[in-house]
Amino acid sequence: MFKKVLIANRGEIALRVIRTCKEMGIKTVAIYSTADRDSLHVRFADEAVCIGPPASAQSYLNIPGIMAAVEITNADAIHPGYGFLAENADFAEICAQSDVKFIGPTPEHIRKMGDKVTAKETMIAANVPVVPGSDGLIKDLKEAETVCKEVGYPVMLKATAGGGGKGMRVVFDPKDLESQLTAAQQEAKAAFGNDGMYVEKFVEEPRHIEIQIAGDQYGNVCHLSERECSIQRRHQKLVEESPSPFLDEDLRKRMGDAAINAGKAINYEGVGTVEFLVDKHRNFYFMEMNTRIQVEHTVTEEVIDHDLIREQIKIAAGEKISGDNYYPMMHAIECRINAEDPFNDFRPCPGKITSFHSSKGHGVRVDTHVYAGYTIPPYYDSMIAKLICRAQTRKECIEKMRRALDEFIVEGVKTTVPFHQQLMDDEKFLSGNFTTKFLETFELKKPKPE
Ligand code: MV4
Repeated sequence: MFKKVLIANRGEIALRVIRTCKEMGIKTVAIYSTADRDSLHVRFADEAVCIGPPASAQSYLNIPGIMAAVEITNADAIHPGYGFLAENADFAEICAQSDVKFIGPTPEHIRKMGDKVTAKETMIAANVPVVPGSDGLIKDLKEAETVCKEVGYPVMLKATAGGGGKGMRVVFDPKDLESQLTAAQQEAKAAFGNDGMYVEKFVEEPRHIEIQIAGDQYGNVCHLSERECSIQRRHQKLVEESPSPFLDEDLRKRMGDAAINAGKAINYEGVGTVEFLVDKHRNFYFMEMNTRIQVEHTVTEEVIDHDLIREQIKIAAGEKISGDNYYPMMHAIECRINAEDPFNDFRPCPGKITSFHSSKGHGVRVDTHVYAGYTIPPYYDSMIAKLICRAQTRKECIEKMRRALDEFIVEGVKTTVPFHQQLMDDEKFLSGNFTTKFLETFELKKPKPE
């Protein structure tokens, strides 16, 4: 087992990793930017190294700086968390060359799944259903026209280097193809330095349902069931839950099998997520694979009662997994509490938290790095806490979440708590019958002026 893990991240996930390391008897090293001096991950780690100024490029993305911190602290492994360097294949490769274990998949896994056309080809070979579309990259407008006509409009143009919505366009009318292709290519070129595009049939009003998987260094792959992630706004998830209100036993089994096939096809090592689009006819299609621990891993932890960070560390240290699949024993919902103003287009609200009380009680979990007196820096993402509730049924879980939101008190900055409170009373949400389009028409009621 590792003796000392450096956590190349900040915020709640850095703290989350430190907690499990502590339980496993592993020493921890925090890195931090000058903007994060007072963050709890710095306080709770055994050692902390200041890595640079606030800008991510000079701190949490500063690979030479991080490798220097590894050197001076003698860490034997790096946990990348999510975001930042978690899916940076070059970083994983540098770790391997420096004889420090990257707690995550191999550079090859990251590269393969990071390139969406390669990922899709891999899935086709592994018998995982994909959305009908172009056979790999499209060469030019003429080929795009032919393919789009074949698959039938509406179509979606996607960047092979994309993900999370960038470099993506829907085309309903053939006369718009040329302009939309140009626009998507330009966006992809600017964002990723790669304008390779492919075409898919547009799946209308899909659900986003993802399967958590785990694979070890010996070729064993299992699934840990699904998370329903359709409650998103501009490709940012706001609420996740498990089990999905949409899945039945049969669909859960088929999607689980497909996710395992995906993992086995690449000999996947570590924890990962296979994302699917699911249409109203219960057809499901591979969308992307995330080769990291995700924000919403906590939902799975609550319903299967396993620590996924511990699993990640054990796999990286060369331990075998049991190979059994896991099924939800409870219902769990996570609300992301962001320092944003939900009544003002979710605009970020950094600043000082003057008063803070986190919800407590049976079935309530709060993962956070903030506290009363903490100042939220403006340089990073705005999530300040994850509020996770679990109960025997979805109905009871929502009832508990309402209660937990009522006692979640943040003063000094605006948060998404009022959004979640209204969502927990929304009929469509309560029915479980919603898609990724849901938040586009969700109307937040303005609070009465005082
Ligand atoms: C799609 C799609 C419909 N049809 N692909 C969004 C992010 C990127 N990972 C892929 N995405 C989509 N791909 C086809 N062929 C609709 C989306 C999509 C979406 C997917 C999941 C969650 C929210 C979404 C919001 C808008 C579009």
